[in-house]
Amino acid sequence: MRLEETFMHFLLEHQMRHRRTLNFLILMESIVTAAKYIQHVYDTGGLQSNMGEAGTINVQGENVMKMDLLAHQIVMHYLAESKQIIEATSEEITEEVPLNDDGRYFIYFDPLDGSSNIKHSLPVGFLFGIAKRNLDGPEDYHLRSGREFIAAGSFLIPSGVFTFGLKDAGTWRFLLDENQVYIRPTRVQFPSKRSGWELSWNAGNRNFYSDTVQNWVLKNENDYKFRYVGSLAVDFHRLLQSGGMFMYPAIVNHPKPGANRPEGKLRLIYECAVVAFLAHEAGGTAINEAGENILDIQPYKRHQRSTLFVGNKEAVEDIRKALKAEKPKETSKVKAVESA
Ligand code: AHM
Ligand code: MG
Repeated sequence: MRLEETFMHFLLEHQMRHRRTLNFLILMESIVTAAKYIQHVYDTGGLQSNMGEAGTINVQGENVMKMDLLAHQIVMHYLAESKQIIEATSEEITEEVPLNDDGRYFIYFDPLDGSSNIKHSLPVGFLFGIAKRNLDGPEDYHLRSGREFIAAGSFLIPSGVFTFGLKDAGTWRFLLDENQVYIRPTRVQFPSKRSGWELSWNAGNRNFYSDTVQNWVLKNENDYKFRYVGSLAVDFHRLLQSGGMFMYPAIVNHPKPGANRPEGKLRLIYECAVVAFLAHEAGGTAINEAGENILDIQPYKRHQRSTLFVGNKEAVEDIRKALKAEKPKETSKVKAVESA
C-alpha cells in the first residue's frame, strides 16, 4: 500500500515552517470542500437537468447558467462557514459580499470559469485569489492587485486536478485520490523547451485585434502549436504543462463597433490576476496590451476587464516588445473595407 502526502499536510508544514496561523488552513479546507462539491454537482449535472441556462443575465451582460449559480452558492456556503473571510467577490454578484468583520482574508473568485463549455459537459474551472486584510490598523477595503495575493488557485472540473500557488513558494499540483483527498504535491514550472510550446487564443477573433497583435500573430503563429478550449482555467492548466502563451487581446476592429472590447474580455481580479499569480510562481509572467505586468495593475472596479498575455517569460516578452515598438495604426482592415 502506498500512502501519499496530502494537500492539508503540505499546507500545515508550510504554515508551521513560516510560523503562520492556522486560519489559512481553515480557509483552504473550506475552498477545497467547495471545489469537491462543485465537482460532484457537475458530474451529475446532466442527470439533474442542471446544464442549461438559468434564465438571467449577470453583471457582465452574459447569460447565467444554472451551474454558475450552483457553484457560486456552494462556494459562498463553505466560505461563510469557515468564518475566515471579511469580504468576498464573486463573478456572479455585482457588489462585494461582507461575511465576517473579524475575518482575516479577502477572496476573489470565479466559481465556474468557461461557462460556454457547460452545455457540452466539457471541462470548466474554479478560479480564486486570496489577499490578507490589514491586520495592523483599520481596513480600507481597497480592491487588491495580484501582487497583494498571498495565494491563488484553479480547480479543473471534472478531472479534479488542483493547481495551487503560494506567495514566494511556487505553484503546485495536487491530484484527487479515490477517497476524494488531494494528494501528491508536485511543483510545476513552465517548460523551457520551445518545441512543445502552444499558443492559446480565440483564432476567430484574429481580424478584430489591433494591427500590432495581428502582425505579431502572422509572424509568430507557426512557431507554436494551436490549442484553445475556451475556458481560461482549462487553457491555462494546459499551458502550464506545455509552455507557450495564452492571450486574450483587445478587440478593436470588429465590423460591428458595439462588439469591440478595447479593455479585453477577461476580468482582471478573479481571472487575469489569478493566472498571473500562478504563472509568476511557476517562472512565467503576464502582461496586458499596454505591456504592464498584470500583478501590478491596481483595480479601480470590482468587475474590471483586462487584456491578457500570459505564459513563458520569453514568449510574453516577445509580444511585449512588439506592442511597445509598433504604435497601433489608425487604419484597420475594417476601416479600409468601409471606405472601399
Ligand atoms: P466566463 O467567466 O463567463 O466563463 O467567461 C470567461 C471565458 C474564459 O474562461 C475564456 O478564456 C473566455 O471567456 C473565452 O472567450 P471566447 O468565447 O470569446 O473565446
Ligand atoms: Mg470566467
